This record gives sequence, structure tokens and C-alpha cells, in this order.
Amino acid sequence: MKIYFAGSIRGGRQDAALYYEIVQQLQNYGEVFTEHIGNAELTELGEDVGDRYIHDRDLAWLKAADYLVAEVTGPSLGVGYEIGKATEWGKPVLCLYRPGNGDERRLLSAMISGCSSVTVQEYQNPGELTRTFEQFLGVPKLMRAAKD
Ligand code: 6IA
Repeated sequence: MKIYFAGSIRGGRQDAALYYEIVQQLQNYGEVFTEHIGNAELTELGEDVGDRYIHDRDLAWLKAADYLVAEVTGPSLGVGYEIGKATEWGKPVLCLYRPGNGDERRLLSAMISGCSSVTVQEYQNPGELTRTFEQFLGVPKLMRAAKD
């Protein structure tokens, strides 16, 4: 099973540590194409391989993926674009969102929360997501192996 994980890069790297934790969990279910998104050393300036290369490579990965899991709390044009492509290609899309509270209340774009082919899961800590991942991605790899 192949999972494409999407998280903000030029949209801001403040949640990079959280992306790392999510990628760690997703690796229990399958191969994560984009584990570098959780790398704290990847800044907004990032890999210097050229934007056309990044775009074409990432879309090829997304096309080959079985699922898209996106962290959508920090608004990112690239993540929104990837969600649009994945829904157009009929891929299951799970969006993870931390609504915040009080003064920090955040609202998710209606283009994501209003999209009927996207599942939005609100959460506060990645540790809460195990059930969500099991419902969306099925049983973890280790449990699958034990059954066979
Ligand atoms: O608009 P954003 O940069 O926040 O878009 C982030 C999304 O686009 C992520 O989910 C990635 O899949 C994709 N993406 C954007 N830039 C990159 C990248 N290096 N490497 C991999 N995926 C990317 C770019 C570094 C760059 C800042 C030079």
C-alpha cells in the first residue's frame, strides 16, 4: 500500500515536527512516498532541485499512491492543489485538521470542508489518530503479516 503524505512547505514549516510524527504512524500502514515532508531540516527554501522537477515528481508519486493523507491546518497552496488532483483521480483523501481554540480559532477552507469526496478529521495530537488511520487505511502492516 502506498501513501502520499502532504504537508505545508512554502506555506510555512511551523508544523514540521507534527508532520514527522504523522509520517511515523503512517509508515505502520504502508510505504510513505513523501517522508521528507516531516524532516525539520527541509525549510521553505528546501531541496534545490528546481520547481518543475519537484512538481512533476510529486504528481507522479501522487498518481501512483493508493491514498492521500494531508495535514491541512497550515494553509498551503501546494497541499490544496494535491488534494484537488487526488479527488479528480478518484483517490481516497483524508485531511487532518487542528481547529485550535479561543483566540487561536482557525477555520478550514470551505473548498476542503465542503468537498464530499474528502474525509476531514479534527484532532489535537497525532497520538489520537490511530483509530482514524485504521478506519481509513485498514489494519497496520504487522497485523496483516501476522494474519497471512
Ligand atoms: O505550497 P507548499 O510548498 O506549502 O506545498 C507543499 C506540498 O507541495 C507538499 O505536500 C509537497 O508534496 C509539495 N511540495 C512542495 N515543495 C516540495 C518539495 N521541495 N519537496 C517535495 N514536495 C514538495 C520543495 C522545497 C522547495 C521549498 C525548494
